[in-house]
Formats: sequence, structure tokens, C-alpha cells
Amino acid sequence: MDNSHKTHFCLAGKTIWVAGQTGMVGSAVLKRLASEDCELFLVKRPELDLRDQKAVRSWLNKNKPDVIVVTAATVGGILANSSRPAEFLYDNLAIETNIIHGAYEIGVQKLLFLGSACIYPRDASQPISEEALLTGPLEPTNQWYAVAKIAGIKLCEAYRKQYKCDFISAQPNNLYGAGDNFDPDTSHVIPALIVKAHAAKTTVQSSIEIWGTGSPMREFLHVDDLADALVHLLKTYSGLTHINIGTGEEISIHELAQSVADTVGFNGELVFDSSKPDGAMRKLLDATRMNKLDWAPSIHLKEGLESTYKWYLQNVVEPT
Ligand code: GFB
Repeated sequence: MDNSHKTHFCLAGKTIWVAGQTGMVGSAVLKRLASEDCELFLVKRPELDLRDQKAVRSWLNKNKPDVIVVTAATVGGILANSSRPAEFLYDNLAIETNIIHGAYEIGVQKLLFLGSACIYPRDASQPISEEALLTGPLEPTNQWYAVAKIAGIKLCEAYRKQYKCDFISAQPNNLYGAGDNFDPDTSHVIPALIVKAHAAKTTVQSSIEIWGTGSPMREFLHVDDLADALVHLLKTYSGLTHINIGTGEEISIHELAQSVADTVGFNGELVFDSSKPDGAMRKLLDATRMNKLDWAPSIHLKEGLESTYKWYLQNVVEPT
């Protein structure tokens, strides 16, 4: 990476708005920023509908944050994505255009937009480098979400080029951790498998159902690692290129399901339902750029699954 993209942006004394702070990523970023010497805006979801341009503009004009981290998005797993295309496209386009244009209007000093690994072509060569963007057709199961996220990345590029705004973007791979959505119909694979394995263990079922063939490969990033990476990017990166964030390690869905079963203590059978979609067969990110900025993840999948299961037991199964 060209050294001119490395920067030193000081967070001390800055006011920061994490848009989407009640979601899994937003809450992890808030928690991570608590150890920085900055002031955080606390905004609950019902107080501000981020799809409402007037409301967002008025909030921004009143509060004038120095820094914005855009973690807000309508998200979901493979079935939610393919069955609610209008919401995934409209909500995400509205959220990002309102915040990014509003940030430009009030002269925000730095903005970080969160993309997603599904922005890359379905058949991109692996590991996927940032240059693969817009070089081929998207994976159909999440194309709506992907198109919205690509638009967000391009907005950051466009505002940087035309208005010299210090807007950057980052692409994490599949995320998991505390605060995830544990509704198995709409969630991503890890929380869905935790719910299924726990329910099977407690009701003594002999098997759990795994969607698809079990052969797709995925790279999983713990949300606390992502939060740390985003704060690192805010401080050290200023450039046009969107930055991949991953672990460099991949696992098949079959192996993942076995790891989740082991973590939960479910000893029954894993039954694969191939009538459900596999989605992309592989999406491993090339994180060379991020590594060159001197950042690496620290939470291994086994440890992350254990802490996520513990969080699920304490907050979803038996909330205090
Ligand atoms: O996590 P997931 O829904 O998202 O599915 P994607 C990952 C893989 O796990 C797919 C399989 O091959 C699923 O078929 N799978 C097995 C399951 N059992 C289950 C289950 O019970 N629930 C779920 N959800 N999956 C996401 C996008 O795609 O990629 C997101 O949908 C985001 O929006 C993310 O972009 C990065 O990896 O297929």
C-alpha cells in the first residue's frame, strides 16, 4: 500500500457518533471506543429513523459530531436476504445516503462506512482482494444487500474525490459475537446453529438441521476484533480504497456445525437440508492491506464460539 494513505488521526477530544449503535457491530464499536479519550453520542433506535432524511439532517445539524462510524444497516442471513430484497436494498441505500451526504453538509472530519464481503463477485478468485470489486456478477442470494453496500463504498469514494471529505470504508467477512440476532429464521449461520444445537440438547432431540450441503467455506470474524479494526482504521487510514478485514482462516459449514455442536455439548446427528441455499461457495478475504496497517485479529473461532454461546445463555435464554 502506498504510504501516503497512512495517517495519524487523533480521536482524543473528538465527539463520535456510531450510527446503528444498538446493533451487534455498533454496540461493539461503542464498547471499544469507551477506552479512547473521546465523547460518544448515545442515540437509541426509536429516537432516530436513519431512513428519514429530514430527521437525520436535523440530528446532524443539532449535534455536529466530529467523527461518524456507519454501522447501521438492515442485515440478515441468507434466507432473510433473498426473501426481503426490497427492504435490504431500500433501507440500506436510504441509511447510507442520508448519513454520508449529511456528514458532508456539516463538515464531519472523518467518516467510516462499513461494507460487507458480499460486495465481491460470486466467482472472484480467492483470497479476494479489494481490486475484485465490480469485476463480475454478484452472488444472487445477497445481491440486494451487496448493491446497497457497493453504493455506500462508492459514495465515500465520490465525496472524497469531489469534496475532499475524509470518508473511508471497510469490508469485514462474516461476523458473529455478543449481541447477534438469534432468530434462526433471519439470523446468520453461527447464531442459528447455536440456537438449534442448544434446543436439541435441552429437549433431547437426536439431530439438528443444517441448511445447504455443508460444503461452502466461510471466514468468520468476531465482532470485538472488527470493532478494534475499525478504531484502528479511523486512526491510521485515509484513502480511496475500501479495506478488507478478515482472519485469513476459513472453515466449511459442516466443520463449523460440528464446532458449534461441541461448544454447546450437543452429541446428536447433523442433517443437511440441500433444498436450502448454499450461497457463495467460498469467500475468503485478502487482508494484506489491513495487515500492512499493523493490525491483526486476536480472537480465535473456538474461543469466540464459547463466549458467544455464554452470551446467548445469559442474555437470550435466561436474561437477568
Ligand atoms: O451466515 P449465512 O446466512 O450467510 O449462511 P452468507 C452461511 C452459510 O451457512 C450458507 C449455511 O451456506 C448457509 O446455507 N447454513 C447452514 C445456515 N445452516 C444455516 C442456518 O441455520 N442458518 C443460516 N443463516 N445459514 C451473508 C449475507 O451470506 O454474508 C449477509 O446473507 C452478509 O448479508 C454476509 O453479507 C457477509 O455467508 O451466505
